[in-house]
Amino acid sequence: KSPLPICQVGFDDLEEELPIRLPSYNKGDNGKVLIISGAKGMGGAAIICGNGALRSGAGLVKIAMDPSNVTAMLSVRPELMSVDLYDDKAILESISWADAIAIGPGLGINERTAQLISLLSDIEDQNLVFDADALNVLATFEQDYYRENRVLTPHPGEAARMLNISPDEVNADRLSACYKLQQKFGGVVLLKGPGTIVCDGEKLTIIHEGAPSLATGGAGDLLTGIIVSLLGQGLSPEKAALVGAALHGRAGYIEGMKRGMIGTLPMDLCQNIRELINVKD
Ligand code: NPW
Ligand code: AMP
Ligand code: MG
Repeated sequence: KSPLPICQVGFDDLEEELPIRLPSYNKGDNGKVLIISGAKGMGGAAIICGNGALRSGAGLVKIAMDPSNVTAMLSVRPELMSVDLYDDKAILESISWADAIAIGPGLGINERTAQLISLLSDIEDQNLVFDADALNVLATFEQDYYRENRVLTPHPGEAARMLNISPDEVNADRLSACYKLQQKFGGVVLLKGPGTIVCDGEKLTIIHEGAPSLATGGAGDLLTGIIVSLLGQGLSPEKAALVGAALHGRAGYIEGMKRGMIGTLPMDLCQNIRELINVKD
């Protein structure tokens, strides 16, 4: 029995929630996004995340990354900006600049990730996304670090670490695991996997989108970019999680149906995301 009411939605139910773009908007109106992501050797996570943010409409996207990844990033996507992952002053300036902030993809489980999480501890004006290694490090903190203005996006392995149980236990009762994470950490929790679940503390929503084409490295990093972009464009944490998961899931389904579920890569989804986010206009 579920502790909260259960809703079920698909992309079509959420179309009305897609961000609007008035003719008068400039790039600053479309969301300035900071992504803290991409330690040495994991620049790909940051690049995929940054692409997800741009293709879902963010006006400006800056990545705090290890400097060794910058050349690769610019060769793939010159629209992205960067700051040094190890420069606290530059990162604090970027935090003040940003409308929404994501942290975690490809950061590694280490002291620097814990320090970067601490830099975000007093943020109240901007909404946040915590993914991947930000979640793994959060799981090691003594205190639960409860907060409202945040979307957590664990896969079942990360959820298991955060709840101190096994991935099998998470998958045995995904609704309950998502609810427990929300109670423990606050804000909005998005539990990944076939049938993504979002909990905002009042209800559990199952999103009927997605496809096996998404079961590949980098798919989650792309989702984080989409959600932080939607936050930057003014969606609430709950709406950004719901719309982000539906957009990502539908884009993966379309790509899988077009060219096959096997061998689809996260970056292949970008043009589908672009088309889907424009359906309202
Ligand atoms: P197993 O082994 O499948 O049974 P990790 P990660 C479990 C970055 N990336 N159901 C899984 O169990 C990320 O952003 C960088 C059940 C295993 O134990 C992170 O920073 C890329 N269990 C970092 O790498 C592309 C599940 O969780 C563990 C599960 C590590 O992220 C790739 C694996 O999770 C990647 O995105 C499920 N559905 N899913 C790049 N190009 O730079 C997972 N598990 O150890 O957190 O590893 O997710 O790959
Ligand atoms: P991550 O494990 O962080 O890379 O995230 C993987 C993303 O792909 C999440 O959004 C999952 O919900 C999605 N995903 C992975 N495998 C499947 C699957 N078999 N069916 C549907 N969605 C999936
Ligand atoms: Mg991930």
